[in-house]
Amino acid sequence: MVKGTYMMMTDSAEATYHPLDVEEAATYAATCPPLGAVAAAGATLRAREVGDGNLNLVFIVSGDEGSSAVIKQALPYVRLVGESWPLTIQRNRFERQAFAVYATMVPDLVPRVYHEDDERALFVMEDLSRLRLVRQGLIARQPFPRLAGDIGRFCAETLIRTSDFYLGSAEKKRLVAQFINPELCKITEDLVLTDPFYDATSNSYPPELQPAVDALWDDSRAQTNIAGLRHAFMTRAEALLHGDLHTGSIMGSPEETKVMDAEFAFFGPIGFDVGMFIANLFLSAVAHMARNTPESRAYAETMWDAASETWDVFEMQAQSLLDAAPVWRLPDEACDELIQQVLRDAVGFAGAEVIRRTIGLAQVADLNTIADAGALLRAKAAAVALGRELIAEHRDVGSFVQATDLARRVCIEELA
Ligand code: SR1
Ligand code: MG
Repeated sequence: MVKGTYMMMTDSAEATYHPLDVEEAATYAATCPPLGAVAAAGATLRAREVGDGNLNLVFIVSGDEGSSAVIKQALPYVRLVGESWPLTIQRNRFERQAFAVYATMVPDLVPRVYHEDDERALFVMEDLSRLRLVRQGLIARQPFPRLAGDIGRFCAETLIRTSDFYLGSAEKKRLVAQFINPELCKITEDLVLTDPFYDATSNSYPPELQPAVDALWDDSRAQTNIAGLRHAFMTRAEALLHGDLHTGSIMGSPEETKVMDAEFAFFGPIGFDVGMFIANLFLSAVAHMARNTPESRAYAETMWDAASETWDVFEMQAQSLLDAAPVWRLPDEACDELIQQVLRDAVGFAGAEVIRRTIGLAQVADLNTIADAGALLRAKAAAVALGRELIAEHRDVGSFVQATDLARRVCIEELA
């Protein structure tokens, strides 16, 4: 744990920042909503650090009578890697700014934020311990009947309502400026859209996977297309993206879905968030197919179905929002073209995310918890082949059914 004060020459707001320990987290929670009143009434607050993500400190602070809240604080480095990789603590501000926007559009799908403190790079939010990290639930084959519909709706509402079709020209540009997030974007530009496509030091995979990786690196169509996707990510400020919408950024239960971890938020291409989420459903499907038990094969089918449902709900909701757009209503044909563009982008970005979560930095437990070494290797080879096909074919995809058919076919062939 880094202790001490971080003096940032360029930003006096960061001058008193230091990472909290558990005692400080409990003391801090007593000074602000929602636990300040509980502490004032005499309760003792206790904190524990539960962050198991790649970047931040996360404290659950509890008072008496079951009252609790979460403090999320940015560390000045990438937790996954350590202090050798410094990272702006300003990311905490992007996250709570995004939650503020989301609260006006999909309040049921995001945690409540009670208090924010830019100086300490933290905010206090609703404790979501009643829910499970969706990635862990998917690995355990838990049913999430609401997940696909909720995320399809989340994407449509947040993306279309922050686009030029819903925001006036000046308002849109004001919001774009508020979300200029270069350091976090650079992580995605590098880790998702560049490094896995050449022999970068950030990649890691078993030597037996080299033929599948070579096939990716030698695939000229995939290489051309990933450059186009990277360019789109860097230049097309279409809508406010969550920017990291994988299943480790979502908590859920059969009754509820909550999207967290919005610190990568910035204005980018609409298809990116949809693609990230679908990629992680595809990865779950591949992992369960490779486990190859009757239960896991059946669960894999529910993952392909969930991907289709996500797209269908997104498309239907996006279409109806666009039809009612208050600022700029597109002619029908232009609207169809826009949705087709989003579909193609989503499929391409999904391919990049599948590849990155298999051979790049920050891989996924869906694959890495496969206990049987042979099944693990087959799963990873199938994932690399799947990602490669999605990237290579994404510009020719005409429907989401076509994309999932392609994805399932590749996996069935690879895992046969
Ligand atoms: C260096 S940060 C690695 C990853 O963690 C986050 O969850 C994002 O996915 C990022 O790419
Ligand atoms: Mg995260």
